[in-house]
Amino acid sequence: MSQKKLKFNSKTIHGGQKPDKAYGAVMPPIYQTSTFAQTTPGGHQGFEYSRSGNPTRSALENSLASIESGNYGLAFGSGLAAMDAVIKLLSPGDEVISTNDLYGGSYRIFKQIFEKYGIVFHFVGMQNVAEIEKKINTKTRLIWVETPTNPMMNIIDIKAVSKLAQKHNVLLAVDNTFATPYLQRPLEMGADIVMHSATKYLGGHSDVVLGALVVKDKELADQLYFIQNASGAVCGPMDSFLVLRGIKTLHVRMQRHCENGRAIAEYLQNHPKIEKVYWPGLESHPNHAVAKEQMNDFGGMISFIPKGASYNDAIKIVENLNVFTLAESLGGVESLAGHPASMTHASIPKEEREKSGVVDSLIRLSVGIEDASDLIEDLEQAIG
Ligand code: P1T
Repeated sequence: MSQKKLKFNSKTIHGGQKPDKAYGAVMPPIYQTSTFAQTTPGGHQGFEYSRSGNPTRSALENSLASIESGNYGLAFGSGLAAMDAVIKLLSPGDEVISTNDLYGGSYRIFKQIFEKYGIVFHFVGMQNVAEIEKKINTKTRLIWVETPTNPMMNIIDIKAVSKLAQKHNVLLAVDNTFATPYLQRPLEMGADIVMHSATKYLGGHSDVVLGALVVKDKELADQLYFIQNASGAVCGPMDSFLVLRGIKTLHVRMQRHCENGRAIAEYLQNHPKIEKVYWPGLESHPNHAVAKEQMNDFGGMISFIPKGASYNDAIKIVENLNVFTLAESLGGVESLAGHPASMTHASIPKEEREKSGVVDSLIRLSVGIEDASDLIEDLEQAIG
């Protein structure tokens, strides 16, 4: 059967993979080498130097391309390094339209690194696609979408944005970190670039920092490969191996993340001391209809606001959790809790983050794959 015909769960295990040429190893060996012997200058077996390419990284890149329904995968040292490569496609004067609610580090690289080089960023609420069109002009080169957004769990209609991007001949990149290709595949919906912090669900075990891009178009892949090699923010062979191993269980982990996510979102929604719950699977979520249309399920990321809570009240709740660990990051098998205003989104000025709903009392949960009843009991004692 051709690999392209495999269904998603099979692709996580077999997509782009072949037993290793040397001894038939089923898992790609960790080629922990910086360089490769040549018989004559340029006479090598496909790899010459590990920044330009490494067999373990290639195995991961092939897997990434397969699970995201693309043709080319590129792996980087972190999610932000992958974003850095995308923005380096642009030139001074070019404009980017980005969602206004996104990971704090993404906002920071746009505003504090690339604005200095003359790239202009507009941040808009993309739940209303018409807002995007208002900002498009002849200098617009890229639309940057994150959906679900971090941490407000807003949902952006990828197909609608992609139509707009095509109409105006603008690239569309989607940060698919929260959803993963198990839940949504942006390239199938018309996006040009999919980006991941593979540190999260793709790796899945909180033991590696790694980033990824996947594209369909050869010319775009060549440009990104040039940047990957020329700027050099690549990941190492060991980290590539860990993410490749993580991907092989992505579908079973995601299924449980989604089940536990539902159990906890419903528990919080019915809790008398909770003001608001943000999880796209709830019918009360303002973008639930779009989520239902473009996602296969709703994931394990939830944000909530306790009733009448102050900054300190929110901090106390996250400190009181025992099964949930208070930590940055998300997407691992273990449940994590965070306080976006002081942690993941502290790099966004207070007025800016509050405009998109990231208030001082907001708490974010990355629901893991433990027994849901243990997680609920933990929340019960911490919320009080
Ligand atoms: O941490 P890194 O692998 O560089 O990925 C950055 C990144 C990009 N996009 C999204 C949606 C992300 O959530 C992240 C990283 N986020 C966290 C560390 C966090 O706790 O939200």
